[in-house]
Amino acid sequence: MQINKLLFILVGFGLFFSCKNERIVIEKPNIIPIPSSLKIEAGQYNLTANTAINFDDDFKASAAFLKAYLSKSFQIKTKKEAPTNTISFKKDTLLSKAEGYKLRITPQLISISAANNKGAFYAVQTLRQLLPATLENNTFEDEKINIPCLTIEDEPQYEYRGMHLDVSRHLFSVNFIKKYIDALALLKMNTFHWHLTDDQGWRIEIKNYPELNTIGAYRKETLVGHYNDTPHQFDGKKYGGFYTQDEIKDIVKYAQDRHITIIPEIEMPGHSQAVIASYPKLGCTLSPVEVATKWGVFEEIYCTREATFTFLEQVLDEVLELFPSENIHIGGDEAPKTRWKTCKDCQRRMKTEGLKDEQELQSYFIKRIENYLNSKGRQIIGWDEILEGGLAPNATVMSWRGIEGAITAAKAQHKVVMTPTSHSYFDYYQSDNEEEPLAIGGFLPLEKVYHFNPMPEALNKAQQRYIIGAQGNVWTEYMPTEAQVEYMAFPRMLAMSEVVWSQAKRKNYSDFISRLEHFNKRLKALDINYANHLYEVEGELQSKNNKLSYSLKTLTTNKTIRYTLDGNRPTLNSKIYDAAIPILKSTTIKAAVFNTEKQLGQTFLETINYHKAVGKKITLNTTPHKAYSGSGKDGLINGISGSHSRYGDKEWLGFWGDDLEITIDLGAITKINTIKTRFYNANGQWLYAPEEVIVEFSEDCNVKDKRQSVKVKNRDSLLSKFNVKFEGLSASKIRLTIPNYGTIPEGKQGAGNKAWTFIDEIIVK
Ligand code: TNX
Repeated sequence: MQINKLLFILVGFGLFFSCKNERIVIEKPNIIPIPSSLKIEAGQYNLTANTAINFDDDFKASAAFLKAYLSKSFQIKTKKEAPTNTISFKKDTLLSKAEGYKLRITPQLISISAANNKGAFYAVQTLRQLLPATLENNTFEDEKINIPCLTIEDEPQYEYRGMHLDVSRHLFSVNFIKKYIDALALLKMNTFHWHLTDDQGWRIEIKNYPELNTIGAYRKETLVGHYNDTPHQFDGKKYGGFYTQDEIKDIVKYAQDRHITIIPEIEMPGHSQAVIASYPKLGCTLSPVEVATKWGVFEEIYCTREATFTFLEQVLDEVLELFPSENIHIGGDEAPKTRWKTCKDCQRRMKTEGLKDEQELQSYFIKRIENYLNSKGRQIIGWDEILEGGLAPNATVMSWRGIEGAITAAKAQHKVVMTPTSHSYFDYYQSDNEEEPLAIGGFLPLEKVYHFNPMPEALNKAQQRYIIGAQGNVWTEYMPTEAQVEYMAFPRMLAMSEVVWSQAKRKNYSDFISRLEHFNKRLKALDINYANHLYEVEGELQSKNNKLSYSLKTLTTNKTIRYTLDGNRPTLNSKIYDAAIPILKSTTIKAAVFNTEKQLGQTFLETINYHKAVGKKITLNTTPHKAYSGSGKDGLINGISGSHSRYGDKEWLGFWGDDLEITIDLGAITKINTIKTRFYNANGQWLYAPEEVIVEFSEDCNVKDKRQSVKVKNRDSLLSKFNVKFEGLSASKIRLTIPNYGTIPEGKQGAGNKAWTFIDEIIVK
């Protein structure tokens, strides 16, 4: 290879520096989350065993963290003063945000300045990311590290940068919780929302109420497979456990050392069946129940008798002893009011307190708990249902059912943390490849997380101040192992870190992907079982001048896509993709990403069903919900059906509470034999198929029966079907009217909320 060519390649991959006789290549910085500003300068700093760390007293802790980190590979010295070859920590009170820092690397020294230890800690995390990944697992073997000279100035966009973890549905070891906290720290997150209690298990030791741990922490068995697979099957194995108070203290301290606040969540009044199993007197019926063995929403909720408040206050007293966090999460979500409606004591409570309905009773419940916590100097945070029936005066709202809760709360001058299902639910599928491990449903690919803007457009400047940040949620119904939690949380957590830390103008998805490709080495060294979807193929059907073609792409550079149209899996010998594939008939495309030696990612499959409506004109009376607008209305007649398991993929369109009217203009009078479509029925996520569809045809059609109502079939299955056949019908226009299921009734999942209609391809043959 010619030397010039070699140089060119080296420069393409990294930064090129020359230094006396050696030529050294240093990888370009791949920092996640991306800093506010980064200027590469000439030269490099050589970190060696002679490097010393020197620091102002305020920065002792961050300096110690760095020293411990580097000491795995070098015998670094700590000294108070050292003019050269040092990493020095200095105080700079002029930095505008408390968590900000400046990191400057010159050939002589690395200097970190920050207003306080927290900023310095974040500088250390950045510096860590400038060093080889082999330092993470102690496999670094060289004697020195060349770090490019640069200046980084950095500060976060949001004050609340969080990740949640549900340890009730599945329980994880203390070591794993620490590993999770470590990852948060590396990504400059500052809040760990620890979901400690739910129907399926109580996970925190409470000394005053031992049955919470002997009974409430264990379920007799667990649902196998997906909740939507009926009949339900169980594994017959006892499951459970809890964290002792000593373990919790240890974890809280561990998090504090990494500038992470742990917000414990103690759910009330709903999601409390494990408590009622332990102490039936806390439920309305007083009768025994068992710790839940399957997922979903349960009707056993705390009764509003005094005994409940006495219990909760005593439980919270112990919780407060363990968790210094100012905010305590009290849940508040998904509390069906069925029991309260027929409970004498709850009804009496409503009368004596002058409450008009059960929503107001829930609000009374939450306000009482808020009062109690406020009296102890703490604040409450709750899921957005706490808005119903009147918001507790000082509460922070966690907006999860979309962003409407956030808007209402911010307008009422309450703080808000954004965690909408559409962008923050890391229990949803991240790839539409059917080989993915079982997940709850939905579809939240990395790119969608990355593009999340936590700031609702509907807010003015003054109201925007109340949006304090965002968080990714990891609900673990379908994550029985620590490896599976990692698979679902990474790399989406990395995208979320950039959402909450980085400036919008600094964000760029393809740049993020190229940084992620490098960062994966670090995750691997940290033994994190991240999901790698970097080497997947993405496809898109395009229509230009009435001609259809299908284009393929992949995220990373320097790779080849190979494909087949004959149904076989692509191999190293298959055709290389270099231009959009013309689509003239029904087609099956299989494709994969290859380097010169092998296939890298999973095999992509797309089936295009070239029916009579493909590429024709479609109009809707309303637009799909912003979070589920897929490939838009044209996606309903693009020949591609939605996935069986991911209603959020781009072929499904979601409408929240709206009745739908869809008109397809076939452009000419056309013979129509059948019309089919499907509706998604994930009731746990409030997706309900409509009961009927009204089909109408244009005036110019040849049948008398221009309007008919057709019942939707299989309404108990995940995919409900609308399917209608015609004899001798020709028409130019078809209209489908699809009434929304309406408000979800009591006794069903999501009761009281508006139902979603999810529809995919409308197949006309
Ligand atoms: C809704 S988000 C829940 C959880 C489930 C989750 C599954 C929220 C406040 N409640 O109980 O685990 O959906 O995605």
